[in-house]
Amino acid sequence: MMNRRGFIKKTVASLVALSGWSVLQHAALAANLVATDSKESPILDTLEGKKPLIKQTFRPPNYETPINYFDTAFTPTDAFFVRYHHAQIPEIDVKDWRLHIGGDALSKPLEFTLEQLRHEFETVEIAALCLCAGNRRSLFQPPVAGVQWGSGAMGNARWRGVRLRDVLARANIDKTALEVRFDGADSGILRTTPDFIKSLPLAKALDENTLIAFEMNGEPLPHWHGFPVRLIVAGWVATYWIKHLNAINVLSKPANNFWMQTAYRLPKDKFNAEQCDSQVSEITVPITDIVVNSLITNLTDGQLITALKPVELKGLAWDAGDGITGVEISTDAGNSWQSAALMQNHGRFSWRHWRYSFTPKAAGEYAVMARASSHSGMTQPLVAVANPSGYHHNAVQKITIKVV
Ligand SMILES: Nc1nc2c(c(=O)[nH]1)N[C@H]1C(S)=C(S)[C@@H](COP(=O)(O)O)O[C@H]1N2
Ligand SMILES: [Mo]
Repeated sequence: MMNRRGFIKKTVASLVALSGWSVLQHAALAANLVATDSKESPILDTLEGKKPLIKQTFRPPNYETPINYFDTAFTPTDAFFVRYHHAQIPEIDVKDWRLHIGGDALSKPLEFTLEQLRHEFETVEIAALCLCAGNRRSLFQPPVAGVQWGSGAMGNARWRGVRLRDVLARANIDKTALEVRFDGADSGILRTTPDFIKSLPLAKALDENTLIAFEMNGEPLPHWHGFPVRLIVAGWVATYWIKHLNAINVLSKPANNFWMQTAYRLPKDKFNAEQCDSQVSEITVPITDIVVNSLITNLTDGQLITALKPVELKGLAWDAGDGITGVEISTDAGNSWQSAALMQNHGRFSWRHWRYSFTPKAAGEYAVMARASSHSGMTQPLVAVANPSGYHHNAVQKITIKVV
C-alpha cells in the first residue's frame, strides 16, 4: 500500500495532468487522505468531555451526533459533533495564545490576547447552525470518497464573540484587500500534509454575522470546538469556521492553498450559491453558503406504527439565513403534500423545529417525506445534486413506516 506521503505527492503531481470532472474527483480523494478509516456500522465512542458519539475516525477525531440529540433548540455542547482534518490538535494555554492579524493588504499588523478581544470590542451572540458540508455524504449514490457522515455532522448553538470587522477595523485595511485568510493551531502529523487554511472574500469577512467567537452555549468554547476562539461564518458551511484560530491575514491576492483551490469545491453553476469571485476556476467554485434542507428526527426507516392512532412527525429545517418559509409533508410517497407547523424561530441562522400530525387510516406501508422551502425561493430537490466530494446533500428524505 502506498503511504500517505507518497499518495499526496502522486495526487498533486497528477492533478496537473487531469481536467474537468476528474480533477474534482481527484481532489475529493486527496482531501480524504487525512481521514481514511472507513465505517462499517455506527460505533459509539467517547472523546474526553463528550457524551458517546458516532465515531467516524479517531485520528483525526471525527464524531457525529446521534439524532436523538436534535430535539432541543440548541445542541448540547457535550453531544455536538466534532470534525478535524488534522490529528495534531494542541491543548492551548491561553497565557501563550495570541491572535495575530497581518497580511500584505493591511498597514498595521496587530495581535490580541483573549482578554483584549473580550474587553475591547462589542460582544454579540448569534444562534447559528454549524453544518459540515459533507453531512449526509453517505447517502450519495454512487458512493463518494470522504468521511461517510450520516445526518449528524451538524449542530445548532449560541455563539458569543466579537465581530471580525470590528477587530479588522483597528488594523487599517488597504483598498487592495481581496480576501481574508484564517489559520488555526492544529496541523498534520506529516509535514507534507497541507495545513488547514481557509479564506473568505473580503465582503463576507466584513459581514456583521462573521464573528470571532469565544463562547458556545453560554460557556467558554471547549477544546473540541476550538478553544480559545473560532470563526463563525453564519450561513456558510462550517469548513470556514476555523477552530483554535490564531492567524488572520488580509490579502490582496487570492489565497493559494490546497484547502481553497483543490478541496471544498463544487462544479460551477450547479448550485444557486453566494459567490467567491476571487477563487473561481474554469470548472469549479468554492463551496459557500448552506442549501435549504430538512430532517425527520423522530421516526426511522422501517419503524412500526399502530393504525388509527395519531402519529406525530418531528423534524428540523434550515437554510443559509434567508429563513424557512415552510415545510411540507407527504405521507403518500409525494403524491400530496400538507404543511407542517413551524415551531419557535430562534433567528435566521438557527435551524427551526417543525411538527406534523397524521392518523394512518389503514395498515400498510407509508412513504413519509419532508420538504423545506426558504425565502430565497429555493426548495429541496428530490434527488441530490451529484458532485465528486459529496457536499450539500439536501435531497428530500423519504422514510417508510409500517402501520400494523
Ligand atoms: N482548525 C480547524 N478548524 C476547523 C476544521 C479543522 O479541521 N481545523 N474543520 C472545519 C470543518 S470542515 C467543520 S465541519 C467544523 C466542525 O466544527 P465542530 O468540530 O466544532 O463541530 O470545523 C471547521 N473548523
Ligand atoms: Mo466540514
